Amino acid sequence: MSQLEALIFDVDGTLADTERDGHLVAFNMAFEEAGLDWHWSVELYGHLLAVTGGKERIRYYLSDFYPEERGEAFVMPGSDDFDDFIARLHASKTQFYTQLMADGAVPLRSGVVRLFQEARDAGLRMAIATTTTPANVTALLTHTLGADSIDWFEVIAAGDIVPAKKPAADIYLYAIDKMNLKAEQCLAFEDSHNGLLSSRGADLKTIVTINDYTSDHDFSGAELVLSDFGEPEQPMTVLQGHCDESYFNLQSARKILQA
Ligand code: XBP
Ligand code: MG
Repeated sequence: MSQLEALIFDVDGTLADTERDGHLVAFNMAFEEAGLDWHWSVELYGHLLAVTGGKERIRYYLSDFYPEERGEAFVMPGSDDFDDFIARLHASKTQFYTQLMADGAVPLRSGVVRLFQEARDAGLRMAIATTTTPANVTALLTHTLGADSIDWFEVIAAGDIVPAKKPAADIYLYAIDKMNLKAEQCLAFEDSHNGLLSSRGADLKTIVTINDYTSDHDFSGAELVLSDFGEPEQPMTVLQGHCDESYFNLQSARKILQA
């Protein structure tokens, strides 16, 4: 039976509830700056989240929603090629997102800082496996925990560093490979069905914490589904699976891994 060696965290929706008040706001700011009359509602964005990756999500919107909304296909402005157009729009969105993080738009979720501290005190290794752009990870960590917090993570596997994004397992396989660990030595933390498919695709036991966008997702295969990690004075709710502790801690993590 393997000892727990590392915790691997998803970012968006897991460390912080970034989608509605961060990414969605940034996308709409980028569309406005580009002079596009697109505006994604909270509801529409919930549908668009079926596709991971901001660039891929814009393409998905243009192929599957724009024609329905407007009764015509999207005609690209100017003479750029489509890839350039998407890339520039997404780069602008990332600028707006990182500024929102600097403005403190989205706090870390309940229990996240405590779990980080417990892991560091216990000498556990930590990594990040996310679909989001690396600059977004740096911005979130820096502006919630300070610049040194980047170094708490041995590997920050993010965005286009792998050929296939979640639900493909690539990003988790990349992270455990870089740490020279086996899946059975690690626990993954996710918030969405796509994220769980990815971590399970890498044979990682996975703990899910839900949020408003993912509460109705299929979390078959998760070891635990929780409302959040909880705090000693703010217990979590266990929605799937069993946990003896009232808040998720390293004792819970070790029991899950060795079960
Ligand atoms: C969530 C995603 C990302 C973000 C947007 O990533 O799918 O694409 O929604 O970020 P995860 P970008 O849950 O894996 O952290 O626009 O930078 O892709
Ligand atoms: Mg996520």
